[in-house]
This record gives sequence, C-alpha cells and structure tokens, in this order.
Amino acid sequence: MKISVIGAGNVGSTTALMLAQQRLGEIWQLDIVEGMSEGKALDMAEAGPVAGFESHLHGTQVYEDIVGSEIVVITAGLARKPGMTRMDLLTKNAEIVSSAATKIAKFAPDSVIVVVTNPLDVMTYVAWKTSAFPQNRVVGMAGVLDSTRFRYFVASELKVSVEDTQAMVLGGHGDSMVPLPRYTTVSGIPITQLLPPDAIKRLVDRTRTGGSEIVNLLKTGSAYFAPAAAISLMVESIALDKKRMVPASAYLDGQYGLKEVFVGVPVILGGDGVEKIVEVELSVDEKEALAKSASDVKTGIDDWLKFTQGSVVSS
Ligand code: TXD
Repeated sequence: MKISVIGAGNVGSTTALMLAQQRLGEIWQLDIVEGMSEGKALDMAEAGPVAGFESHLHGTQVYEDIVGSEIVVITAGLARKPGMTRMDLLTKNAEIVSSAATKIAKFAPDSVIVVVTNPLDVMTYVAWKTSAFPQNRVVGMAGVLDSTRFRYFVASELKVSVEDTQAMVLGGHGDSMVPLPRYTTVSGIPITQLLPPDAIKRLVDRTRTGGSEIVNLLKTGSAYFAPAAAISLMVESIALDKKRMVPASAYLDGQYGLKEVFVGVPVILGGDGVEKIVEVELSVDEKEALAKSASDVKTGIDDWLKFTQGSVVSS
C-alpha cells in the first residue's frame, strides 16, 4: 500500500507518523518547502528502530514520486493570517487544493482522496471538481474529529471511559456543525438519558468551538494531534477495507434532501472510498440545522465557482 500526504506541516507530518506507526505501508510526504518533507521523513524513519515500525517513510517536492498511490491525503494550505478575509483564504487554499488535485489525478488516478484543508467542505468540493474523480473517491475529514472531541467531552463529564462513548456530529466543519445528542451514547445509552439538557448544551457548544479553543491556547497554528488521529482512522478504514461507519464530508445527491454539496453525514468507508451514505432519522430541528449548515457550505462553493469563472473570463 502506498499512501501520500500532501503538505508536511503540523497535520500532514503528524498524520504520516501515525500511519507509519499503524504499519499501513509506504508513506510519502510532499511539501513545497525545500527539504522539509525529506527532513521530517528521515527523522521519523530514524524513530522506527526504537518505536517499532519499519522505515517506509519518504519526503519529496515533486508529484512524480506519489505515482501509483492508493490513498492521497491533502493537508496543504495556508492558515488565516491577520488582515486576510475568509474569501482570501478560500481562494488561496482553493488554488493550492485544485493544483494538488490535478496532479493527483495525473499521478495517482485510481486513488481515494481524503481532503483536510480548510474551509473543509468547500475544499472537498474543489478537489472533487478539479480531479474529476467519481464522487465516492473524494471524501473530507471533519466529522471524525468533531465527534472525537464530543466523545472526549462527554466521557470527561460523565467520568466514564472514552472507549464506551460514541458520538455523531453532522454538517459542515464550522460553527454550524450539528452534534446529535440523541445519537451520542455511552454503551448504547443515549446521553439524553444520562445528562441534564443544560450540560448537554454546554458540551455541544464546546464541541462547536473545539477548534478555536485550541487555536486560542496555541496562539500560533491550530490543532493537529486529534486531526491527525482522525485522518489516520479514515485512511486505515480505506486501506484495510474495514467499512467503518463514520461521519465524513461526502457528496450528496438528494440524500437528506440536499444536492450538489459536500457536507458531513454518516458514511461507510472502505476500499472504494465512500461506499454508502447512511440516512438516519432526524428531528425537524436537526434537519433544519443540517440544511442551514449545508447552505453555508454552498455559499462557499458558489463563491469559488464565481471566482474561477471570473478569473477565466478576465485571463
Ligand atoms: O478538521 C479538519 N479538516 C482540520 C483542517 C483540522 C485541522 C487543520 N485543518 C486545516 O488543515 C488547516 O486549517 C489547514 O488548512 C490545513 C493544514 O493545517 P496545518 O496545521 O498542518 O498547517 P501548516 O502546519 O501550516 O501546514 C501546511 C503545509 C505547510 O508545510 C506548507 O508549506 C504546505 O502546507 N503547503 C503546500 N504543500 C504542497 N503544495 C503546496 N502548494 C503547498 N502550499 C502550502
């Protein structure tokens, strides 16, 4: 199995290390910064003898080296800098993601692409459009991260093991994400039976702002350990055809009453990527919240489409 990670920054390199520790195969990291991915890959490979994994880790700056990859993770991108608008970030990262997706289509045409770059759901759409891959072979990582945060908060509140705690978070990766307490359980018991409504609301709100909580503490950069663990889970499910049922950003074609948008829903992830989108029963409020979240994503997609059409017309 050959797995490539585009972008060897915090999330990309931590993911590469986790994948190596899972012994999933040959791991390539690609970054534009000269020497960085090579240096990080060598450093990680040198950890192998004591950490107990074989050193199939490589770094590169050229896409030719990712040839034949079965899975490609896109983490390349910029973080929002002072003075940059949301739209600036969107267009800049869309440029990076679309150039990566075009190269992936050329050198790893049979791969499954896992998108991580923010704004996540819009970037997943951009990668799908520019790679021209079938819908099932492009998926975005956010729901597994948002759910693992929710699981951690619930387990800490109830003082129970995270192992017994499961959570489901749908929607776009942003403030409008939709944590579902009714489908969040400890050993099968919904938390609505274990916690009072005000405590659930507090944990839901903390989940929604989980990313900024870390940014505020770190001050420079954003979370990467939990994101990398979430990516590794998805990559493992695809690599080993495990068919895990997890929330992920997938292309909707009528499911949940939504169309032509990538948004977080429960999916089955296997060797073919998104093998099935699972439709669960939602209350009126939950449905509304998911539709609102999807409409925020759609606005971003439309902005990108208008921007690319504009730049084609003006060039
Ligand atoms: O839940 C999620 N989906 C997320 C998303 C969770 C955490 C981080 N999330 C987003 O992932 C974050 O908002 C960023 O858009 C990406 C990557 O985050 P990271 O923390 O790893 O950012 P870094 O450390 O700045 O790394 C980005 C790397 C850096 O090394 C750049 O040199 C590289 O991307 N980069 C490129 N590599 C290859 N090709 C191109 N064009 C390129 N441009 C930048």
